[in-house]
Amino acid sequence: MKKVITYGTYDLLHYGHIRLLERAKALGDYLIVGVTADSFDQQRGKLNVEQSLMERIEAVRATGLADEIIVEEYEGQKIDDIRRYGVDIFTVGSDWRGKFDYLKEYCEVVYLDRTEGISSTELRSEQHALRLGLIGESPILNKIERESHFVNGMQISGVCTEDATMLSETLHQLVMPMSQLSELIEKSDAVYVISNPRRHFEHIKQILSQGRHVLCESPIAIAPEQLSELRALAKAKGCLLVDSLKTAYSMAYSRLVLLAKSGAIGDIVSVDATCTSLAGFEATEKKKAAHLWNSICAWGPTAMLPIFQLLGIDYCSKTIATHLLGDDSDFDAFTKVTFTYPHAVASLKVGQGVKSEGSLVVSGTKGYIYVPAPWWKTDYFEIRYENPANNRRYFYQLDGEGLRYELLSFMKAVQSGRPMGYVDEPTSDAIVAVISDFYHKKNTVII
Ligand code: C2G
Repeated sequence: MKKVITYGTYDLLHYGHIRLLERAKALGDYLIVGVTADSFDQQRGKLNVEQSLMERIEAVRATGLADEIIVEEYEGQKIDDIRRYGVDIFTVGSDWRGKFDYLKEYCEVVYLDRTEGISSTELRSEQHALRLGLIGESPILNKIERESHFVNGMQISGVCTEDATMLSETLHQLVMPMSQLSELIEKSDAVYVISNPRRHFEHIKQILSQGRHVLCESPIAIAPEQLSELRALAKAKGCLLVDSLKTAYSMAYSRLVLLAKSGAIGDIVSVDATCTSLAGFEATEKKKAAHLWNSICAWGPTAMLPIFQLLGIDYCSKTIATHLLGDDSDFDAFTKVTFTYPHAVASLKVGQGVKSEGSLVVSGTKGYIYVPAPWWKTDYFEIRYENPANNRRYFYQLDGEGLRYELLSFMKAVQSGRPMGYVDEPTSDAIVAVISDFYHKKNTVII
């Protein structure tokens, strides 16, 4: 009996897949189909897969062509499978020509002509076109543009900015003056906002009024009243208003939160997060300074994320100590915020004019979690115990600093009409409350 094996994701199964399976089957007497696990697809950069592993397996089963279906979970598994199942022929579409020649050592390798004119990628793009407009002044816009290419169907519709000097060549071609903001909104389905936080309210209000969804670099607003008004407007218009906080989408970060919450380090007693980056305050020409975010807005939301997600938002008290830059009472070079909870404490240190170790430490009654700098875009963390022999290390791949996953989930949320839940509304509100206290110098010591 001649055994044939082939592999694929088989997302939104189409006749290109079916034709391949038919020809694969015809190569022998018994066809094994390897369907890729979600984690394996993520590892190999296929992030947009629409259907779950079970749905994809069911679709392959329903073709009636597979004699056996297996799951492909790791790099190198093909060699293992070929040996284990006694496979005679490995086959795959011609888009992979040459890539699997290394398997010739184990069996015959056949590349079958790929069916032209159809692909899962196109099917997904047709289902999910999303035109994303950009507003603001930041080099992060370039990263958003770059990462948008990894999200099927997402297209950047234009960028409204008051300072195009930091934009890439690609974005330069899409620049529109701020005076044309309503035109940009008109030709977008959603808008990503990274203007100065002082202007978020005005910008978001306009976008929501025109009935478009908003993804806004956190903090969404600098005063709770502004935030409530925007939320009410979003609700009335049936639009999403979502914090952009890329760390929330990092696999390592979200696994860390789950592990800590499930008791891996006992009761959580302290969360200490530090984020600093020297922002070149020397470049204080008027124009640049107008767009530069202060430290509490630039880093505060990121540093607050693990605090609020691990300890909740019901702290008993908070103190802010801030070091201001020159005589500008809103511009902090460094700020430390300390939170007291009934059974825990937390602190954050943020700075663009002060450098420190950008680590995250979560201390518990049985051990602690340590995330090395820069913890906000890490692919790695450790759980450490009194006895080092019990320590555990965790690695998770992180592509595009988390932005890629953020854009993808935002697009899915827009299409399903359901919020994403990575940064929930109470957390977002709590972030704005701290920022607002900073601006009002409430519970604040100036150092
Ligand atoms: N295919 C085809 N014609 C198309 C589309 C896909 O012949 N128009 C083939 C592919 O060449 C592949 C199979 O259908 O052999 C499954 O395609 P995908 O689901 O895109 O999976 P792929 O990423 O190619 O996975 O380990 C995974 C495998 O190496 C291939």
